[in-house]
Amino acid sequence: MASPPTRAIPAAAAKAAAATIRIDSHLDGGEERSLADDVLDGLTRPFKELPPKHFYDARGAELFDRICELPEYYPTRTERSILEQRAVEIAEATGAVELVELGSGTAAKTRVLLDALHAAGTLKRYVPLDVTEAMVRDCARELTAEYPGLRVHGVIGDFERHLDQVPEADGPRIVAFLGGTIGNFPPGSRRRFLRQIARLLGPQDHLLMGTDLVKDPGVLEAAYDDSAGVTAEFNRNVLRVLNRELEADFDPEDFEHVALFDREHEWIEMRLRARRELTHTIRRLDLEVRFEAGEISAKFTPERLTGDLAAAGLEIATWMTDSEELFALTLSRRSDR
Ligand code: SAH
Ligand code: AVI
Repeated sequence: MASPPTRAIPAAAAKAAAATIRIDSHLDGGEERSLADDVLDGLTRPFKELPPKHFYDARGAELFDRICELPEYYPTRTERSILEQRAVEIAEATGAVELVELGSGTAAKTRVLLDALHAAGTLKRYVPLDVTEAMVRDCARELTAEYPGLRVHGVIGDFERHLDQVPEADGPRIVAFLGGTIGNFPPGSRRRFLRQIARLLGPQDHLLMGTDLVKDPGVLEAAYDDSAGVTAEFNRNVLRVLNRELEADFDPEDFEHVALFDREHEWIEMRLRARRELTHTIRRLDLEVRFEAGEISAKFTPERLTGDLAAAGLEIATWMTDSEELFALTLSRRSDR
């Protein structure tokens, strides 16, 4: 997912863009508190874990961009190719006047969808929501320059806490949740989050979700343990976040990155395994931790995905996949509409 080159925007265009951009931030310094709470909660459990949002500081976001370009990391290019093949059909089926995107990042693939909605003549507004402020601001500036007449209402926030800050729709809309990010939730929170998304949808709205599918464990493990070591660096970067934000004393090099496919749960487990017995202090929290921590990336069968969506009151209207069935894009609607 390479960022498009930054272009110089002429003064008149910049002024016009400013009139069409609105950005609301709901983080207001509370992020550090939420990191402290998540560390107290997540790193004192026997199976230590941290919510993925803490991986995406500026360096983490840059490393994730590099992951998207790796030969082993098939999800980004596969999802993009499905979008390229099906975007016109999605635009026609939804008649969407706006696109809300959760965890929008650099919105690189989103442009394929925006192109189709723009060409269909329906698109009025794009609402990116992401926890990383710079990404929301940069993409608002770039997209208003790229799509004349498009309004962008950026929401800087946590999609688990701030979905109620998404502005009211003024016509049919698509809520997009791309990249397979749904797989970064453990099963219980995944269903709770899908229910929250369902509440955002009116009878004429659609959820467009990208989901990574279960496949050969060798392919999966390579995607999360690339030969260039970028994913390992992305995983270790969370320790740098803890050092900076909470005065912890980790040396990231003391930890090795491990990616294993858990066949029972059908998820990739990314772990940071201490190379030797280590006890670390997180000074601001006065907390000592003995280590092994990580994140998960769940992979789906069509049955599991249908079940999770059904539990949230959603049903799949269109199932879209690539020829190798590596990745799925689904267009879903509320089942009670
Ligand atoms: N949608 C993009 C980016 C996926 S990476 C793609 O398909 O390539 C996951 C994105 O979700 C990152 O931009 C990260 O900052 C954001 N994110 C992760 N947890 C979040 C949370 N709790 N609230 C809001 N954004 C979050
Ligand atoms: C953002 N998310 C869907 C990525 C994934 O594939 O689970 C995060 C990631 N972590 C390591 N590589 C990619």
